[in-house]
Amino acid sequence: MAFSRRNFLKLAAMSAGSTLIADTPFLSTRARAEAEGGNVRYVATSCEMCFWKCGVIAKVQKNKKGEDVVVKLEGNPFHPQSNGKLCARGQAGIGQLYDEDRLKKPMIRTGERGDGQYKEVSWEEALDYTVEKLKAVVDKYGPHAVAMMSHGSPGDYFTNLLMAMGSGNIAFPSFAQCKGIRDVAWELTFGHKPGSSCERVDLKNSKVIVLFGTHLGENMHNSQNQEFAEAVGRGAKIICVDPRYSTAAAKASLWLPIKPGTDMALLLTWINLIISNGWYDKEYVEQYTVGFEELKEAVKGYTVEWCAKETELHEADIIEAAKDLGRYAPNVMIHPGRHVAWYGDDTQRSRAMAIINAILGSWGREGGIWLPPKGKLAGFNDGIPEYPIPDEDPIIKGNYPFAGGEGLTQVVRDVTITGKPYPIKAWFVCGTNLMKSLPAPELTRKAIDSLDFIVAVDLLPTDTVMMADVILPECTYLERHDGLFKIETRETGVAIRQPAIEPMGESKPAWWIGSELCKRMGHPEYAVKDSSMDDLQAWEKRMRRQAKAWGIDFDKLADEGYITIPDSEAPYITPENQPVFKTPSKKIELFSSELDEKHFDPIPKYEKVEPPPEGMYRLVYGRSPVHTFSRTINDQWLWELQKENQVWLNTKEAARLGLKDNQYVVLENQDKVVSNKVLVKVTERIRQDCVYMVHGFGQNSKRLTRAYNKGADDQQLITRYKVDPITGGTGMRVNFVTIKEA
Ligand SMILES: Nc1nc2c(c(=O)[nH]1)N[C@H]1C(S)=C(S)[C@@H](COP(=O)(O)OP(=O)(O)OC[C@H]3O[C@@H](n4cnc5c(=O)[nH]c(N)nc54)[C@H](O)[C@@H]3O)O[C@H]1N2
Ligand SMILES: Nc1nc2c(c(=O)[nH]1)N[C@H]1C(S)=C(S)[C@@H](COP(=O)(O)OP(=O)(O)OC[C@H]3O[C@@H](n4cnc5c(=O)[nH]c(N)nc54)[C@H](O)[C@@H]3O)O[C@H]1N2
Ligand code: SF4
Ligand SMILES: [Mo]
Repeated sequence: MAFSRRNFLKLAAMSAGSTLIADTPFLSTRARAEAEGGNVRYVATSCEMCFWKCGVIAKVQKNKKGEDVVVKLEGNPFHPQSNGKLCARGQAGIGQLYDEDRLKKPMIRTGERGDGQYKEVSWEEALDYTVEKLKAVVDKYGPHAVAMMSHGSPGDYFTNLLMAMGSGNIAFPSFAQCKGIRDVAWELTFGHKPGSSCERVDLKNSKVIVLFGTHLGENMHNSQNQEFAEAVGRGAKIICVDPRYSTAAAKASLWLPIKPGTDMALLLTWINLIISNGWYDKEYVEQYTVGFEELKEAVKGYTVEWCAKETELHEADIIEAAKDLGRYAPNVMIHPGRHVAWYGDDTQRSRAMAIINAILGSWGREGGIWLPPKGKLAGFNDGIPEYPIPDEDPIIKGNYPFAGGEGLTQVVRDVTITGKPYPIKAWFVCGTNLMKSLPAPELTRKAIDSLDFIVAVDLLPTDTVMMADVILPECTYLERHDGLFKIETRETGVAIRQPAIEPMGESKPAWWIGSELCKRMGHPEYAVKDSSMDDLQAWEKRMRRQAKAWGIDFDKLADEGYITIPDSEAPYITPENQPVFKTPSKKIELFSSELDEKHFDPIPKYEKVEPPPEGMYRLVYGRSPVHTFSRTINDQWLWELQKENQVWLNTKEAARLGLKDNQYVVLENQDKVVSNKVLVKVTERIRQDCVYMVHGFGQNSKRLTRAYNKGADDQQLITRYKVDPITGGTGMRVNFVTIKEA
């Protein structure tokens, strides 16, 4: 391991920032093992170091004791999300697998919530205790009083458990804190999300790519970065709208250092310019859209002069960008973005981005947004009966008419605190670090304190896990079977997750935990068929049944890791391949009838966001290229690459405050919350009115021996958030800080 780790560091150092490494030849795993001979195995599986779910080939060797050891992870060349490459995080899955801080035994809390006192127990004991506590809550309040919050694949199995129990109170931070808002905006406009497994952005063929935030190269979704690199190499025009000179801005032909929170002014002005100069795709607009005249009328007041004042951009740059979009349309795109929970007006900003793509004719065009792939897969539920109707209506959508089915985490939290409209008294927390991912963490703590019971299913003793009453240790993605994943890129495909080695310690797959809980809660009909306490093969058998239902050769899939559904690719509009818009009008709705009906602006309008008070900076945040949120901070391989974060501060401001590059500072927010000490990065690469840090650092759990207390936590300073009235998204860039020497 030491050897491969050194190699990794060398490779990763070369790649840190943006490039992707480790090209892999096209060989099935069986053929590879045969070619090498000896005691080597290769296993095709799917990465879970982030949610891009790249195809991975794990190389497994026996050590001197005869134990299987994963020695290398490479990108699967058959899988379109990886194309034979992995990012640094993907390769560092081995660091997660062999992290000595991992949870390896079930635990029951013995001290006060949050003080870290636990006893190790057997699975029998942990499951029985969990069931006893859940049943007490269900008996007293009803099933709806049990809620779940989850992120990533393990959540599926507990969704099954909660639904079987009769609770629909299930929510995911990937909606209100991430991309749900954007998905709704695009559904209102096109009747489709801009992607499910990945954004359907035809980067590699695009002539003009506009990025709002979207910091590709730091946001390291694998295949997307590969295509972005291709586009840059090909000389595509990159227009980067970001208050910070990001990695993507460094590759851009035009960097627009926008005043944070004024993006809508720029978007509406561009729409005006594109329409009034006739730079839009007239035939396309005529054929596929409704509401063009209303749009034209609504944006005509947004002048370049006004926009320049509002955004603090140069008039010439504003015009040049719009002209480029018009000149190269339809082979252009405004990237839809992914983390869009910024200012609380985020559905409308995402709508404005969708509208520009629409009038330029980019939807369904080369270099724009490719069409949803074809290739339907049959429904498969393995004979599980229909779920009972929940005893009470779920509260997960709050009062937000367009909140999606994925639910609003902050609403679950609010209802838990207030007990209105009904009590929520138990939480399942599964693969999400709520103390770090939800804004206003003091409210998360308050909600947890008011619960009768909280159970966590996780790999690591994170801040949130260390508040649980019971901790159920999941094994890592390299040690378990999981879903057969439907992957939608330009084509539809199916990928597999299967174990490279046996689970370490007492850790178990989430499907097994969920299944055992179903049985013990009195719902055996929802458990995995033929599963038992001492057998981990039941899920593989289920996968075979699923593959059969889908008409897929399971053994080939297990060998190659990814299978394409034939003839599913049809990315562009042709006379034979016409787009289907699932909106009320069956057209692209520039004027949204659904928003209008619910008394929201049917066409986006500009509204000012609150500026930072005198002497304070807006706190903005983003991604470390070598970490995923808080989930990888303790990974020994990635930790070697980045141990703590920095706060970016403009050079002039640093001089004014008497701060020097690389010294420790603390930040204090508008509510007097003070951060951990954090290194300051003094740079010209950020505007004077904001400071920037990457998310995920500042862990409070002492059991994370590497990550504990390293760097600052942006979430701690995000004590305020502004809720989007349309979708319930939590705008989090509405906090202000001062900086001083630590
Ligand atoms: N390495 C790595 N990659 C990841 C992840 C990870 O954890 N690690 N997470 C993945 C996930 S789940 C998501 S959702 C995505 C998120 O990644 P993105 O969707 O790219 O996130 P954004 O918030 O759009 O981008 C952050 C950028 O927005 C800029 N910004 C801040 N305020 C403003 C503003 O007012 N206007 C504009 N125009 N820009 C602003 C910041 O300076 C920063 O460069 O990343 C994904 N990729
Ligand atoms: N302040 C601030 N808040 C944010 C963001 C931000 O940039 N700044 N980003 C937002 C976005 S875009 C998102 S998507 C969310 C992400 O929010 P989360 O998904 O909550 O973020 P993570 O920190 O990755 O937490 C994942 C948890 O899952 C555990 N885990 C990892 N792998 C497995 C597994 O295989 N099984 C199980 N059972 N557990 C596992 C990890 O140990 C960790 O505890 O955060 C949102 N919140
Ligand atoms: S982008 Fe990186 S971390 Fe995410 S799934 Fe792919 S290899 Fe894994
Ligand atoms: Mo996200």
